[in-house]
Amino acid sequence: MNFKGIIDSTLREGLQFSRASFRLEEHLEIFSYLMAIGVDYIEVSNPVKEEVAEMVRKLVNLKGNSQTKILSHIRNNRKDIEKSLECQVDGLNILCTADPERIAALNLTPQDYLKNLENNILLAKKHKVETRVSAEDLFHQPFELILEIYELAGSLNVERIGLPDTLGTALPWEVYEKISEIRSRFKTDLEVHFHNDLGHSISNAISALRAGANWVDTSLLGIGERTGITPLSSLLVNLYKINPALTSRYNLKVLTAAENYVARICQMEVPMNLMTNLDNGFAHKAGIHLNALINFGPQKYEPIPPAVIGARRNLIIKSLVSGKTTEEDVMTFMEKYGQD
Ligand code: HCA
Ligand code: CU
Repeated sequence: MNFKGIIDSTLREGLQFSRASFRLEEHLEIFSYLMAIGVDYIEVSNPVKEEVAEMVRKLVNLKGNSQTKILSHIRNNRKDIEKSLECQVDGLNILCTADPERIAALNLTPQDYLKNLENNILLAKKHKVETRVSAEDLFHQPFELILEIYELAGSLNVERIGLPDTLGTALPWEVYEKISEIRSRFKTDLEVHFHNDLGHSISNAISALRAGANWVDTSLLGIGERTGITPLSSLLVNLYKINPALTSRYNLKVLTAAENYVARICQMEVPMNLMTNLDNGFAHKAGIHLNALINFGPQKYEPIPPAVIGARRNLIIKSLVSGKTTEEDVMTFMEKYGQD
């Protein structure tokens, strides 16, 4: 596995979530959480819109000299690049289309579209900003044109090529095959982006990494268009389980606070399939589970100790299924283990 890092898109893809409409202070707070976790890149929306540009300038300011880099998510469009440069972002995440209908609607031939892309990448390179080029809807659009986009980007030495499953329909083995094929054709780093429509956004990210992808797009809670994308906490816990060295440079302990904050401002619960959900992420209810935990230790029923991600246990007794565990048993257990 050649995992190189995380590109978090809570402030771009996440903002496209139906319940998200972050105010300025909330943008800044999310940004601070992401910096505290230590994600490598933070993607923001397109500053071609002046309100976005104002916000991006504030984030660039807040970032100061920290390691995290800011990327603007833009179209294959000169104006978007000029506006991003004005805001002094560290890099451009350029989103292209290989959809013949969309290109025709721009009154361009595919060759014109590629020529514009070439000029745009050269402009970015001239200003020494990092550049990524992705092609929307990798799993459905004509692969020949997608390869032309990647070839052009690769030949101009962009930092990353982006591979998005825009509709969230790819299955883990299809992802493995497709990413392996693209990996074998290009030396450029590969960035992947998985939507969760069929529930595979996490497995697909892991399959892609196994097939040679290097960078994964995430968001806090997984928020994004429709059912969202790979949740940051789930990706990091997976990587931690695969090999803790993969996540040693991140501060996983902040994950629970960060995801609970985003849930609060979106006026929703943390989804129950996330370990950062404080009710059920580390809840133990059945008598068999409670007994085993108390007699043999929490590792019997916990994939990781809650302390790793700053979460906490919830031992539920006196229910129909809880057996004979008493309050005293729970207290003795908690004194012994805390959240470790
Ligand atoms: C979008 C589409 C996108 C882009 C991903 C990328 C997708 O919402 O604009 O830039 O690689 O899922 O295709 O999020
Ligand atoms: Cu997306």
